Amino acid sequence: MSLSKFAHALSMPCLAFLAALFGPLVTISTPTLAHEYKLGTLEIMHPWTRATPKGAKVAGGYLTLTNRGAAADRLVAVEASAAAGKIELHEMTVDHGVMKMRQLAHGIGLPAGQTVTLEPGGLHVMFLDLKAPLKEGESVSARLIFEKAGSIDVTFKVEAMGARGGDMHKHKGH
Ligand SMILES: [Cu+2]
Repeated sequence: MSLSKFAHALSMPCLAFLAALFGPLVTISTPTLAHEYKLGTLEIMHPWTRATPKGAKVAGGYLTLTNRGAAADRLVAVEASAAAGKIELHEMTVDHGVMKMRQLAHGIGLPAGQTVTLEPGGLHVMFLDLKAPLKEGESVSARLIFEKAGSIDVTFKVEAMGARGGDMHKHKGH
């Protein structure tokens, strides 16, 4: 097998793993180790948030959810975070050129067999009433509550102010 064929045969998770391992060598951005969780047939990839400026009361939370099951599920709420007084699920949309956020009262649907990505500019977790500024390198714990799969405690890694996501996201090409 030629080297190029071998490279093409590497799966994306594998590439992401390599990128995480060799991040300091191949990227000028801050390397961030991806972390993931499993809850039943749900895969929860790399929850992360961003450092906040002094005095800021809100921060977005991002993660990727894949539903490997045969039935739809739903992220109904995020709670139990010591870092924030309140947590909501939001969607950012552009309405006539104006960015707007709206709360998703019914949560975020997770269709069977599909991946839903919460990312800057789109669906996101909203940490409100922050107790203190979020600092890069720290983490924020919170509990994700799903309609069918139940709940799980995860850690949102705090990345740099203005970060667009970890290496995982960059290597997926968005
Ligand atoms: Cu929001």
